[in-house]
Amino acid sequence: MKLHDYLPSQNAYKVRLLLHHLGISYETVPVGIFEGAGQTEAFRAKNPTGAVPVLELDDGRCLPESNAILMYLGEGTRYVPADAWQRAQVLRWMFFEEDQVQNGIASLRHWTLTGKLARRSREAIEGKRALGRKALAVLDGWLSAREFLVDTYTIADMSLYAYVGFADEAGLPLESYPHVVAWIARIRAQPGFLATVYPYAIDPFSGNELP
Ligand SMILES: N[C@@H](CCC(=O)N[C@@H](CS)C(=O)NCC(=O)O)C(=O)O
Repeated sequence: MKLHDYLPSQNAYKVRLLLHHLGISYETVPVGIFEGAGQTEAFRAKNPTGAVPVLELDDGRCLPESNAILMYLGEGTRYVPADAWQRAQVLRWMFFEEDQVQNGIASLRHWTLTGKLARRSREAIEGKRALGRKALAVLDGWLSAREFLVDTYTIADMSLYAYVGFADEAGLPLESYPHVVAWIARIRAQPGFLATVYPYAIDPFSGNELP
């Protein structure tokens, strides 16, 4: 299978993390999202939004959306519970990630690390910070009573870790959220954890606005 990827993307990192845990080999197809490569007709046939990650199966079927890819690849493994209630809990946290974390911490981290903060209004930045702090407080409260988001280590933890684990790079220091810090350490200690992440600095075009 192929993973259409942009290496500094933490949405794509989530998928790489699960593939690493599962020991699945795949081909990486780099997509220069800041150069407009996501907006070509060929790529938009794979994902109409123009975003990575996209998983392409050997038969040509394409699946965008990081959390959908985690569910597809994780099905039948120890990382996706079989029980309906627990599966729903996994989904609940991945919806939270898509809604609260991608729109808050992830955007803010992107703006911060690619020099775009100065081009954003104070209002927009403060809105992202407030959303980021709210998400971290919710997670800290939830994790105060449990080791992982849903009983055992699942794709929900992988999904949330991808940006929450790097919230300090978004200007949101984690020291006020000790249960989140402890959860991050537990994730990093998992067998088969993938430590490699890529800085935006490897892409000379990352300062561009997305098309
Ligand atoms: N909700 C999507 C978000 C994907 C996303 O925003 N990907 C970014 C990189 S982290 C991207 O490719 N952006 C390019 C664009 O939107 O044109 C997911 O979870 O996969």
